[in-house]
Parts: sequence; C-alpha cells; structure tokens
Amino acid sequence: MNNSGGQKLEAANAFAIKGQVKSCEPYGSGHINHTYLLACQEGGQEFSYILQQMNQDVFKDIEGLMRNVKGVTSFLRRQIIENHGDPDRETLNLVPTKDGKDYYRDSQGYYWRAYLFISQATCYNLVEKPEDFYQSGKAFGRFQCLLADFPAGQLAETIPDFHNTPARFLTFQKAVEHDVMGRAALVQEEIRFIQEREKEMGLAIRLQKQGKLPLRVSHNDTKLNNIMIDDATGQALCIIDLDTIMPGFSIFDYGDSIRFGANTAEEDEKDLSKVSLSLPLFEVYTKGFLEGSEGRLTEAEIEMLPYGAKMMTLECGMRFLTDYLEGDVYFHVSREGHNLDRCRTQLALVADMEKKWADMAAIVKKYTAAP
Ligand code: ADP
Ligand code: GN1
Ligand code: MG
Repeated sequence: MNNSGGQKLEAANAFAIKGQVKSCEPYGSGHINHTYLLACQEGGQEFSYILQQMNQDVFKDIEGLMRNVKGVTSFLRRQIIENHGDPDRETLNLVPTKDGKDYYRDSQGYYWRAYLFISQATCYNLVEKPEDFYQSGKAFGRFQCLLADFPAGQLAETIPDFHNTPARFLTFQKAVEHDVMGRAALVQEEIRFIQEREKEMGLAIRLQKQGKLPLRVSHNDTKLNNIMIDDATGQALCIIDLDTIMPGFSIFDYGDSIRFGANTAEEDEKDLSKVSLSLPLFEVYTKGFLEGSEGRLTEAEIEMLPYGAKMMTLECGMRFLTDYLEGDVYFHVSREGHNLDRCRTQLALVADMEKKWADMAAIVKKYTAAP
C-alpha cells in the first residue's frame, strides 16, 4: 500500500486541480486510507486538496463506495445550499478527474480520490474543550436527521457486517484459535475479558429483528477525528470519512463517539491508569446528540444509548486484538504492540463503563425527561 512519489504525482495530476503541484505530504491520523495534503500553486495563489489512496484491502467494492460518497455529499450539498450554508466547507466535495470521473485508478491498479481541502478547521484526537465534544454530538445527531430522507436502498454495503458484533466475535475466536503469530499466550487476560461478554453482543441485532430498533442510514465511524471543528467559530463544521455510510444503528453512531471522545486518554495510550470514562464528557455529548437528533430517535433507541457506547468500545477492542493476533494486517500501526495497546485502552474503558453504568443511564434519562 505504500506509494512511491511517482504514483502520488501520477494520481495528483489525474485530477482537475488548479495550478502546479508544489508538495504532496502524508496528512492526518486515520488508520485506514493513505491521506496526503496536496499543495498547488498558480500565479502566486495557493490551492490545497486532500488526496487519498483508498484502502482496497479493506474496501472491496470501491465503485460502490464512491457512489455512496458522491450520492451522500451531493444530497448534503443541496440541503446546505437550501439552508444558506457554505457548501464548500460544510460537506466534503469530491474533485473530479480531468475526464470527469469521481476517482482515478493508477497505472498499478490503486484507487485514488481528491477532496477540496477544508482549511481553518481542526480534527481533534482528544477532546481539548468540552464544547467541541458537545458540538460534535450535535452534528452527528443532526446528521441522522439530515440523512433520514436519503434513499437508504441506494447505498452499497461497503463493509458487510461492519458493526455486526456477534460476527466480529466469530472472527475473533478464529484468530485466537489459529494464532498465526503465536501471540495468543501473551494476551490470555484480554481474550478472557472479551469471551466473558459474548452474551451481550447480540442484543441490538435481536431487538432489530423484533422490530424494536430501527435500521437507519448511519455514519458508522463517528470518532472525534472524523469531524472538523471550525477554528474561528468553534462549531462543528463538516463530518468527514464517509466510507462506511451504510444502513446501521443510531446507538452505534452515538456509541463510537463516546468510545473515542469521552475516554480521558488517547486510543493508544500505554498507561492504562489514564483511561476512564469521563462522565462530564459523556453528559455533554449525550445532550448534543439528543438535541441534534431533534426528537427523531425512538424511546428504545434512547434507552439503548449506554449499551451502544459499551458495545462499540468492546467491539473495537476485540477488532484491535483480532488484528494483533493476525499480525497487524488491518489497522495501520506505527510501533510494535500498537494494536495491543489500543485493545487494552478499549477494554479498560469497558470495565470503567460497567462501574459507571447507573450514572450513564441517569444522564441519558436526564436529557430525555419531559421538560
Ligand atoms: P481514514 O479513513 O484513514 O481515517 P479520513 O478520510 O478520516 O481517512 O482522513 C484522514 C484525515 O485527513 C482526517 O482525520 C483529517 O485530519 C484529514 N482530512 C480528510 N479529509 C479532509 C478535508 N477534506 N479537508 C481537510 N482535512 C481532511
Ligand atoms: C478506523 O478510518 P478511521 O481511522 O477513521 C476504522 C473504525 C475504527 C477506528 C478505530 C473502516 O477508523 O471502524 O473504529 O479505526 N475504520 C474502518 O480508531 O475500519
Ligand atoms: Mg478517519
């Protein structure tokens, strides 16, 4: 998946960018795609773009994925214009190739896309101000509303069973059994922690089958660094990383945000004493999410929000451990044991949520009680 300078430049020049390429450097801290900041210049003016080589090991149907991105961003663009917003900053905007396509396949068969670069806005890896987290809750809640009328049937399932936690558990069990790297003996405690919670994993899917939990168009990867906060206004500006938009559960969109943003430590912190669920952050996000969703969530969905938070954290810990056992083949890693460190923060966070369960439920209730 690594690119020689030549491939990046071949890709950059395939898009209808303005000016001459000045630089194209790795950018951001995503775990999946290869992202570059592409800087161009023409007559003293600078133009910036995000150039991404899409991860085709993870996404098997790039054409379907790009149809989803195009469909959703065009839909959002129309709504932003109707609301007198700034459509170049409040949604991602694909830059077409010189021959009018949404993506480019390079001479080695790799797939690329380009977006307008959104400047003067930041993606945070840790909540610096509670207000930012509140803003992100509001934006993801609103995102549910904005997409409520999107024709979900048009969406490709870019990663089948993405948040099917019981299916993820089966994959995890196989990784433990095959133990291809000989690492399972080192992580017995973590394996047991996950196995002890197997029974809880199927609840959302069971409730959906019983008609008690609606399937919605959801983002499915709502961590804090997938939302851009406007540097000038401090408001959530744009939701990014639309690769996993598919039918899913609102409680998992909510839960993935809590997993990442209400953790008092970063996702890959080695010192587990720093990991805990911040109840004040849990509270501001809950308030924002419920306000943003403007009464569209059902009672069952609201009641299940703490479960969504716990399940996304447990599932993510299980995915990191699966990848550690399989030899770090899915998530980008930048040090030895990186996936294991990530797994441990997630499991420590699950344990802390279990201790704070009653408080979590009380907070959700507080923001849903009739005024
Ligand atoms: P991944 O799937 O690997 O997480 P993302 O699409 O989230 O990839 O992009 C990685 C990072 O690149 C983001 O966290 C953000 O910092 C930056 N980024 C992505 N798109 C844009 C954009 N249009 N403008 C500015 N920064 C962006
Ligand atoms: C990946 O793409 P990125 O870095 O925003 C992953 C998420 C995980 C997350 C953990 C497509 O998100 O599901 O929750 O890492 N995305 C995919 O940080 O697998
Ligand atoms: Mg991302």
